[in-house]
Amino acid sequence: MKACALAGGVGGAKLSAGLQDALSPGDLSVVVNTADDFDPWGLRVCPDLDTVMYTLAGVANPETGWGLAGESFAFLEAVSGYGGDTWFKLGDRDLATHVLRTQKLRAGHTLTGVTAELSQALGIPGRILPMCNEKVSTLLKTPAGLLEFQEYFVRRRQRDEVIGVDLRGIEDARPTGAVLEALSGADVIVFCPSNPVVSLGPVLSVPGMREALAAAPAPKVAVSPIVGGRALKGPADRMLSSLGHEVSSAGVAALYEGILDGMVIDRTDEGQRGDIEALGMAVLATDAVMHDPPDRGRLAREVLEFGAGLGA
Ligand code: FO1
Repeated sequence: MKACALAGGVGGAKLSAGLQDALSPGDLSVVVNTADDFDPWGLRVCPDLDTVMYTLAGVANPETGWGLAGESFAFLEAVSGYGGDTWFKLGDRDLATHVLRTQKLRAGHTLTGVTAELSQALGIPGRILPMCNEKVSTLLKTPAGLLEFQEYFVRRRQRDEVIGVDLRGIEDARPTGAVLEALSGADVIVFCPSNPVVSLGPVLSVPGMREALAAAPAPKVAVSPIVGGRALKGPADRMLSSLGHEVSSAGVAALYEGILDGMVIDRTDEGQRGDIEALGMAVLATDAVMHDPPDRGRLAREVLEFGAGLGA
């Protein structure tokens, strides 16, 4: 069975790792948000791509979910010694990824090509696919003004109320050939439990992406990132609320209405089954929180089975 996952950072990477375990080598493609990308010190950093890549390669930092395990920070200490900004924690070995990526992008390679080279070198059997090759940047409207995504997320620790989202450059973006192929060739398409506003929101906003999803014959299922009215990780709950959406699995399902065939929710949210079914989606209520690697594989198998059943 071939699966195509849509993912943001840490939550998306966890379920993608479970899908990789559950499938035959090479049968997983992960389409990843790149609107968090930015250029500290002139280097192209792609946090979600790298989080997915390091997780699938088994080298991610298990405590943070992003960055590399056993990392050192001599580069940052040297930057600090010069009085430079060190709020974005780039590790020494992680730096190699950004330096090589930047060098290749400047030499004219596409982000898709560079990501394939890096992930193959790390021994990943499947394909990690940027949502597009064009540069797209998430800007958040807050009472403190317009903030770049990493400024909001890391530097200001998500303390600002988000009252709007602007995806700079999205109108010129297009799903890549590799993304279109992964979607059309999939047996199941899985929306990972990523932030529906700033992680999967940009992926779905790439002009042509919703049409490609609609044309793909595979059943489409999402795993809710909201359990018991709270986000599993990050600011998704506060963001949904401040943008006027319901903070629940049903609220997330409403954002994906017309795209999805099924929604996987935690047993805690069983009471929302009727509301989600009313949106035209089948519901699987299970243990949707991934506490450890065995949970990831178990949830992934359940999601694949649920999705495959919807296609029958
Ligand atoms: N997240 C943090 O909260 N603090 C950091 O210093 C940080 C550094 C970082 C470096 C490389 C990388 O690939 C990711 C990093 N992240 C960091 C994670 C990242 O900013 C966010 O998790 C995503 O952008 C949201 O999906």
